Amino acid sequence: MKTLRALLSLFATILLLGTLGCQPTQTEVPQTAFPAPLVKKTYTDVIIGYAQLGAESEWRAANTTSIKETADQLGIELHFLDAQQNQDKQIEAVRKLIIQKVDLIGLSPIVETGWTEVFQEAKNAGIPILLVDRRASVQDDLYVTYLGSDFLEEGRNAARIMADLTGGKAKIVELVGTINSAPANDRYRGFREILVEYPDMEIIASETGDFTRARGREVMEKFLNQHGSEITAVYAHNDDMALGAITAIEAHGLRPGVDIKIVSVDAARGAFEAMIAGKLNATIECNPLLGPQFFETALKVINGETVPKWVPSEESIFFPYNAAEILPTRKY
Ligand code: GYE
Repeated sequence: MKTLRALLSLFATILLLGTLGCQPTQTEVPQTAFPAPLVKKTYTDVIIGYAQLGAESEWRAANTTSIKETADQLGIELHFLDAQQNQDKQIEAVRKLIIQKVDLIGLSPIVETGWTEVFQEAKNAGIPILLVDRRASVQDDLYVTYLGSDFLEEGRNAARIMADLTGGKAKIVELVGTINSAPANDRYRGFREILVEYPDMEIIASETGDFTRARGREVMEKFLNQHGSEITAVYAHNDDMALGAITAIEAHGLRPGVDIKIVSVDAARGAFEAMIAGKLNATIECNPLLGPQFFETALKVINGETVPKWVPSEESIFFPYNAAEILPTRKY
Protein backbone atom coordinates (compact mmCIF):
# COMPACT_ATOMS: atom_id res chain seq x y z
CA MET A 1 0.00 0.00 0.00
CA LYS A 2 2.83 2.33 0.94
CA THR A 3 4.54 1.65 -2.40
CA LEU A 4 1.28 2.30 -4.22
CA ARG A 5 0.87 5.62 -2.40
CA ALA A 6 4.44 6.59 -3.15
CA LEU A 7 3.94 5.67 -6.80
CA LEU A 8 0.67 7.61 -7.04
CA SER A 9 2.15 10.71 -5.50
CA LEU A 10 5.22 10.43 -7.76
CA PHE A 11 2.87 10.03 -10.73
CA ALA A 12 0.88 13.10 -9.68
CA THR A 13 4.08 15.12 -9.26
CA ILE A 14 5.37 14.08 -12.68
CA LEU A 15 2.03 15.00 -14.25
CA LEU A 16 2.00 18.33 -12.44
CA LEU A 17 5.53 19.14 -13.53
CA GLY A 18 4.59 18.05 -17.03
CA THR A 19 1.59 20.36 -16.95
CA LEU A 20 3.57 23.31 -15.71
CA GLY A 21 6.36 22.51 -18.14
CA CYS A 22 3.95 22.75 -21.07
CA GLN A 23 2.82 26.22 -20.21
CA PRO A 24 4.53 29.10 -21.90
CA THR A 25 6.73 31.22 -19.66
CA GLN A 26 5.99 34.91 -19.31
CA THR A 27 8.68 35.81 -21.81
CA GLU A 28 7.47 33.38 -24.50
CA VAL A 29 3.94 34.72 -24.74
CA PRO A 30 3.03 37.94 -26.52
CA GLN A 31 2.49 40.94 -24.26
CA THR A 32 -0.19 43.61 -24.47
CA ALA A 33 -0.58 46.99 -22.86
CA PHE A 34 -3.21 49.74 -22.75
CA PRO A 35 -2.18 53.44 -22.67
CA ALA A 36 -1.03 54.47 -19.16
CA PRO A 37 -3.11 57.08 -17.24
CA LEU A 38 -1.36 60.32 -16.21
CA VAL A 39 -1.56 59.42 -12.53
CA LYS A 40 -1.13 55.80 -11.44
CA LYS A 41 -4.38 54.33 -10.07
CA THR A 42 -4.81 52.24 -6.93
CA TYR A 43 -7.48 49.64 -6.14
CA THR A 44 -9.74 52.20 -4.45
CA ASP A 45 -9.68 54.50 -7.51
CA VAL A 46 -11.03 51.98 -10.00
CA ILE A 47 -14.42 50.57 -10.98
CA ILE A 48 -14.22 47.02 -12.29
CA GLY A 49 -17.05 45.30 -14.15
CA TYR A 50 -17.47 41.54 -14.14
CA ALA A 51 -19.79 39.61 -16.47
CA GLN A 52 -20.05 36.18 -14.87
CA LEU A 53 -21.56 33.40 -16.98
CA GLY A 54 -23.82 31.77 -14.40
CA ALA A 55 -23.97 29.63 -11.26
CA GLU A 56 -23.94 26.14 -12.80
CA SER A 57 -21.46 24.32 -10.54
CA GLU A 58 -19.55 24.15 -7.26
CA TRP A 59 -16.59 25.49 -9.23
CA ARG A 60 -18.53 28.55 -10.40
CA ALA A 61 -19.81 29.29 -6.89
CA ALA A 62 -16.21 29.30 -5.60
CA ASN A 63 -15.09 31.45 -8.53
CA THR A 64 -17.79 34.07 -7.88
CA THR A 65 -17.03 34.11 -4.14
CA SER A 66 -13.33 34.56 -4.84
CA ILE A 67 -14.01 37.55 -7.12
CA LYS A 68 -16.49 39.24 -4.77
CA GLU A 69 -14.47 38.64 -1.59
CA THR A 70 -11.23 39.86 -3.13
CA ALA A 71 -12.93 43.04 -4.36
CA ASP A 72 -14.23 43.66 -0.83
CA GLN A 73 -10.81 43.06 0.72
CA LEU A 74 -9.09 45.42 -1.72
CA GLY A 75 -11.77 48.11 -1.44
CA ILE A 76 -12.61 47.91 -5.15
CA GLU A 77 -15.94 49.09 -6.54
CA LEU A 78 -17.13 45.94 -8.35
CA HIS A 79 -20.08 45.88 -10.75
CA PHE A 80 -20.95 42.18 -10.89
CA LEU A 81 -23.55 40.77 -13.30
CA ASP A 82 -24.66 37.13 -13.67
CA ALA A 83 -25.79 35.94 -17.13
CA GLN A 84 -27.51 32.75 -15.91
CA GLN A 85 -25.86 30.47 -18.50
CA ASN A 86 -27.15 32.53 -21.42
CA GLN A 87 -24.86 34.17 -24.00
CA ASP A 88 -27.36 36.88 -24.99
CA LYS A 89 -27.64 37.93 -21.35
CA GLN A 90 -23.85 37.94 -21.05
CA ILE A 91 -23.51 40.17 -24.12
CA GLU A 92 -26.14 42.47 -22.58
CA ALA A 93 -24.14 42.51 -19.36
CA VAL A 94 -21.00 43.65 -21.21
CA ARG A 95 -23.03 46.42 -22.88
CA LYS A 96 -24.39 47.54 -19.50
CA LEU A 97 -20.85 47.71 -18.11
CA ILE A 98 -19.73 49.77 -21.12
CA ILE A 99 -22.57 52.25 -20.45
CA GLN A 100 -21.52 52.36 -16.77
CA LYS A 101 -18.02 53.40 -17.98
CA VAL A 102 -16.15 50.89 -15.81
CA ASP A 103 -12.33 50.94 -16.04
CA LEU A 104 -12.06 47.31 -17.13
CA ILE A 105 -14.39 44.39 -17.83
CA GLY A 106 -13.64 40.88 -16.58
CA LEU A 107 -15.52 38.15 -18.42
CA SER A 108 -15.84 34.35 -18.38
CA PRO A 109 -17.30 33.77 -21.86
CA ILE A 110 -19.93 31.03 -21.67
CA VAL A 111 -19.01 29.78 -25.17
CA GLU A 112 -15.99 30.47 -27.38
CA THR A 113 -17.69 32.12 -30.37
CA GLY A 114 -19.91 35.15 -30.98
CA TRP A 115 -17.93 37.82 -29.10
CA THR A 116 -16.30 39.94 -31.79
CA GLU A 117 -18.99 42.63 -32.04
CA VAL A 118 -19.41 43.37 -28.34
CA PHE A 119 -15.65 43.18 -27.65
CA GLN A 120 -15.15 45.69 -30.45
CA GLU A 121 -17.73 47.96 -28.77
CA ALA A 122 -15.74 47.79 -25.52
CA LYS A 123 -12.52 48.53 -27.39
CA ASN A 124 -14.13 51.54 -29.12
CA ALA A 125 -15.17 52.81 -25.67
CA GLY A 126 -11.55 52.42 -24.49
CA ILE A 127 -12.45 49.68 -21.97
CA PRO A 128 -10.08 46.69 -21.83
CA ILE A 129 -11.57 43.17 -21.72
CA LEU A 130 -9.79 40.68 -19.48
CA LEU A 131 -10.83 37.05 -20.07
CA VAL A 132 -11.09 35.03 -16.89
CA ASP A 133 -11.46 31.24 -16.71
CA ARG A 134 -12.75 30.66 -20.27
CA ARG A 135 -11.27 31.84 -23.56
CA ALA A 136 -13.13 33.45 -26.47
CA SER A 137 -12.05 32.96 -30.07
CA VAL A 138 -11.57 36.56 -31.14
CA GLN A 139 -8.68 38.51 -32.63
CA ASP A 140 -5.83 39.08 -30.18
CA ASP A 141 -6.32 42.86 -30.11
CA LEU A 142 -9.87 42.54 -28.73
CA TYR A 143 -8.81 41.37 -25.26
CA VAL A 144 -5.81 42.14 -23.07
CA THR A 145 -5.08 38.78 -21.53
CA TYR A 146 -6.53 35.41 -20.61
CA LEU A 147 -6.25 34.29 -16.98
CA GLY A 148 -7.08 30.63 -16.52
CA SER A 149 -6.29 26.96 -16.84
CA ASP A 150 -4.78 24.71 -19.46
CA PHE A 151 -7.97 22.75 -20.26
CA LEU A 152 -6.28 20.72 -23.00
CA GLU A 153 -3.75 19.38 -20.53
CA GLU A 154 -6.57 18.61 -18.07
CA GLY A 155 -8.18 16.42 -20.75
CA ARG A 156 -4.86 14.70 -21.45
CA ASN A 157 -4.29 14.05 -17.76
CA ALA A 158 -7.79 12.62 -17.38
CA ALA A 159 -7.04 10.12 -20.17
CA ARG A 160 -3.62 9.19 -18.72
CA ILE A 161 -5.21 8.48 -15.34
CA MET A 162 -8.10 6.58 -16.90
CA ALA A 163 -5.60 4.40 -18.78
CA ASP A 164 -3.81 3.71 -15.54
CA LEU A 165 -7.02 2.89 -13.64
CA THR A 166 -8.35 0.54 -16.30
CA GLY A 167 -5.11 -1.09 -17.44
CA GLY A 168 -5.63 0.46 -20.87
CA LYS A 169 -8.89 -1.41 -21.52
CA ALA A 170 -12.19 0.41 -21.07
CA LYS A 171 -15.62 1.17 -22.47
CA ILE A 172 -15.96 4.82 -21.59
CA VAL A 173 -18.96 7.12 -21.48
CA GLU A 174 -18.22 10.83 -21.52
CA LEU A 175 -20.18 13.64 -19.87
CA VAL A 176 -19.26 16.72 -21.87
CA GLY A 177 -19.41 20.27 -20.46
CA THR A 178 -21.37 23.14 -22.02
CA ILE A 179 -21.27 22.73 -25.79
CA ASN A 180 -18.83 25.12 -27.52
CA SER A 181 -17.34 26.30 -24.21
CA ALA A 182 -13.54 26.46 -24.08
CA PRO A 183 -13.20 23.90 -21.24
CA ALA A 184 -15.56 21.41 -22.93
CA ASN A 185 -13.85 21.79 -26.31
CA ASP A 186 -10.35 21.32 -24.87
CA ARG A 187 -11.17 18.59 -22.33
CA TYR A 188 -12.84 16.67 -25.16
CA ARG A 189 -9.86 17.08 -27.49
CA GLY A 190 -7.09 16.55 -24.92
CA PHE A 191 -8.66 13.27 -23.75
CA ARG A 192 -8.79 11.91 -27.30
CA GLU A 193 -5.20 12.97 -28.03
CA ILE A 194 -4.00 10.49 -25.41
CA LEU A 195 -6.58 7.82 -26.17
CA VAL A 196 -5.11 7.17 -29.62
CA GLU A 197 -2.24 5.46 -27.79
CA TYR A 198 -4.69 2.97 -26.23
CA PRO A 199 -6.54 0.92 -28.86
CA ASP A 200 -8.54 -0.98 -26.21
CA MET A 201 -9.99 2.16 -24.69
CA GLU A 202 -13.14 3.10 -26.50
CA ILE A 203 -15.59 5.97 -26.00
CA ILE A 204 -18.97 4.30 -26.49
CA ALA A 205 -21.13 7.36 -25.78
CA SER A 206 -20.55 11.08 -25.37
CA GLU A 207 -23.14 13.73 -24.58
CA THR A 208 -23.35 17.11 -22.89
CA GLY A 209 -24.45 17.39 -19.26
CA ASP A 210 -23.98 21.18 -19.38
CA PHE A 211 -21.61 21.11 -16.36
CA THR A 212 -24.54 20.57 -13.94
CA ARG A 213 -25.25 17.79 -11.45
CA ALA A 214 -28.87 17.37 -12.58
CA ARG A 215 -27.97 16.97 -16.26
CA GLY A 216 -25.01 14.72 -15.40
CA ARG A 217 -27.41 12.39 -13.61
CA GLU A 218 -29.99 12.42 -16.42
CA VAL A 219 -27.46 11.73 -19.16
CA MET A 220 -25.81 8.96 -17.13
CA GLU A 221 -29.24 7.34 -16.57
CA LYS A 222 -29.73 7.37 -20.32
CA PHE A 223 -26.26 5.86 -20.92
CA LEU A 224 -26.97 3.11 -18.37
CA ASN A 225 -30.33 2.31 -19.97
CA GLN A 226 -28.68 2.10 -23.38
CA HIS A 227 -25.43 0.31 -22.48
CA GLY A 228 -25.92 -1.11 -18.96
CA SER A 229 -22.96 -2.94 -17.45
CA GLU A 230 -21.03 -2.73 -20.72
CA ILE A 231 -19.87 0.66 -19.35
CA THR A 232 -16.62 0.34 -17.38
CA ALA A 233 -15.60 4.00 -17.08
CA VAL A 234 -16.96 7.55 -16.91
CA TYR A 235 -15.03 10.63 -17.97
CA ALA A 236 -16.86 13.72 -16.66
CA HIS A 237 -15.69 17.18 -17.73
CA ASN A 238 -16.45 18.43 -14.20
CA ASP A 239 -17.06 17.13 -10.69
CA ASP A 240 -20.72 18.13 -10.56
CA MET A 241 -21.58 15.92 -13.55
CA ALA A 242 -19.53 13.09 -12.00
CA LEU A 243 -21.52 13.44 -8.77
CA GLY A 244 -24.77 13.31 -10.76
CA ALA A 245 -23.47 10.20 -12.56
CA ILE A 246 -22.59 8.55 -9.23
CA THR A 247 -26.23 8.89 -8.10
CA ALA A 248 -27.44 7.37 -11.38
CA ILE A 249 -24.97 4.46 -11.18
CA GLU A 250 -26.03 3.62 -7.63
CA ALA A 251 -29.71 3.80 -8.61
CA HIS A 252 -28.84 1.30 -11.35
CA GLY A 253 -27.46 -1.15 -8.78
CA LEU A 254 -23.79 -0.72 -9.73
CA ARG A 255 -20.89 0.49 -7.59
CA PRO A 256 -19.40 3.84 -8.74
CA GLY A 257 -15.62 3.85 -8.38
CA VAL A 258 -15.53 0.04 -8.38
CA ASP A 259 -17.70 -1.44 -11.16
CA ILE A 260 -17.36 1.80 -13.08
CA LYS A 261 -14.19 3.89 -12.73
CA ILE A 262 -14.78 7.64 -12.70
CA VAL A 263 -12.40 10.50 -13.45
CA SER A 264 -13.49 14.14 -13.42
CA VAL A 265 -12.11 17.67 -13.44
CA ASP A 266 -12.21 20.58 -10.89
CA ALA A 267 -11.18 19.03 -7.52
CA ALA A 268 -14.06 20.66 -5.63
CA ARG A 269 -14.94 19.54 -2.10
CA GLY A 270 -17.79 17.32 -3.33
CA ALA A 271 -15.23 15.34 -5.35
CA PHE A 272 -13.04 14.83 -2.26
CA GLU A 273 -16.05 13.55 -0.31
CA ALA A 274 -16.86 11.14 -3.15
CA MET A 275 -13.23 9.94 -3.24
CA ILE A 276 -13.28 9.37 0.54
CA ALA A 277 -16.45 7.30 0.07
CA GLY A 278 -14.64 5.30 -2.65
CA LYS A 279 -17.05 6.44 -5.38
CA LEU A 280 -14.73 8.62 -7.47
CA ASN A 281 -11.27 7.52 -8.63
CA ALA A 282 -9.52 10.81 -9.42
CA THR A 283 -10.11 14.50 -9.98
CA ILE A 284 -7.92 16.83 -11.99
CA GLU A 285 -7.62 20.24 -10.37
CA CYS A 286 -8.93 23.33 -12.13
CA ASN A 287 -8.47 26.31 -9.86
CA PRO A 288 -11.46 28.71 -9.53
CA LEU A 289 -9.87 31.00 -6.93
CA LEU A 290 -8.92 33.58 -9.51
CA GLY A 291 -10.00 36.75 -7.66
CA PRO A 292 -6.54 37.87 -6.42
CA GLN A 293 -4.80 37.25 -9.77
CA PHE A 294 -7.69 38.90 -11.64
CA PHE A 295 -7.60 42.21 -9.76
CA GLU A 296 -3.80 42.32 -9.69
CA THR A 297 -3.68 41.88 -13.47
CA ALA A 298 -6.59 44.29 -13.96
CA LEU A 299 -4.80 47.08 -12.08
CA LYS A 300 -1.63 46.53 -14.10
CA VAL A 301 -3.65 46.78 -17.33
CA ILE A 302 -5.41 49.96 -16.18
CA ASN A 303 -2.02 51.48 -15.30
CA GLY A 304 -0.67 50.71 -18.76
CA GLU A 305 1.75 47.99 -17.65
CA THR A 306 2.43 45.13 -20.04
CA VAL A 307 0.91 41.77 -19.19
CA PRO A 308 1.43 38.35 -20.80
CA LYS A 309 -1.30 37.23 -23.18
CA TRP A 310 -1.94 34.17 -20.96
CA VAL A 311 -1.63 34.01 -17.17
CA PRO A 312 -1.89 30.26 -16.38
CA SER A 313 -3.17 29.01 -13.02
CA GLU A 314 -1.12 26.39 -11.13
CA GLU A 315 -2.84 23.06 -10.62
CA SER A 316 -2.53 19.47 -9.41
CA ILE A 317 -4.27 16.06 -9.50
CA PHE A 318 -5.88 14.25 -6.56
CA PHE A 319 -6.57 10.60 -5.73
CA PRO A 320 -8.64 8.81 -3.04
CA TYR A 321 -5.63 7.54 -1.03
CA ASN A 322 -4.99 10.88 0.72
CA ALA A 323 -8.32 12.66 0.01
CA ALA A 324 -9.33 12.67 3.70
CA GLU A 325 -6.03 14.28 4.67
CA ILE A 326 -6.31 16.95 1.97
CA LEU A 327 -10.05 17.78 2.25
CA PRO A 328 -9.71 20.11 5.29
CA THR A 329 -7.18 22.23 3.36
CA ARG A 330 -9.48 22.70 0.34
CA LYS A 331 -11.04 26.14 -0.04
CA TYR A 332 -13.72 25.13 -2.53
O1 GYE B 1 -14.68 23.14 -14.80
C1 GYE B 1 -16.97 23.71 -14.46
C2 GYE B 1 -17.67 25.00 -14.61
O2 GYE B 1 -15.06 27.07 -16.92
C3 GYE B 1 -13.33 25.86 -15.91
O3 GYE B 1 -17.01 25.65 -15.67
C4 GYE B 1 -14.75 26.27 -15.85
C5 GYE B 1 -15.73 25.12 -15.80
C6 GYE B 1 -15.57 24.19 -14.61
O4 GYE B 1 -19.02 24.92 -14.70
O5 GYE B 1 -17.27 23.08 -13.24
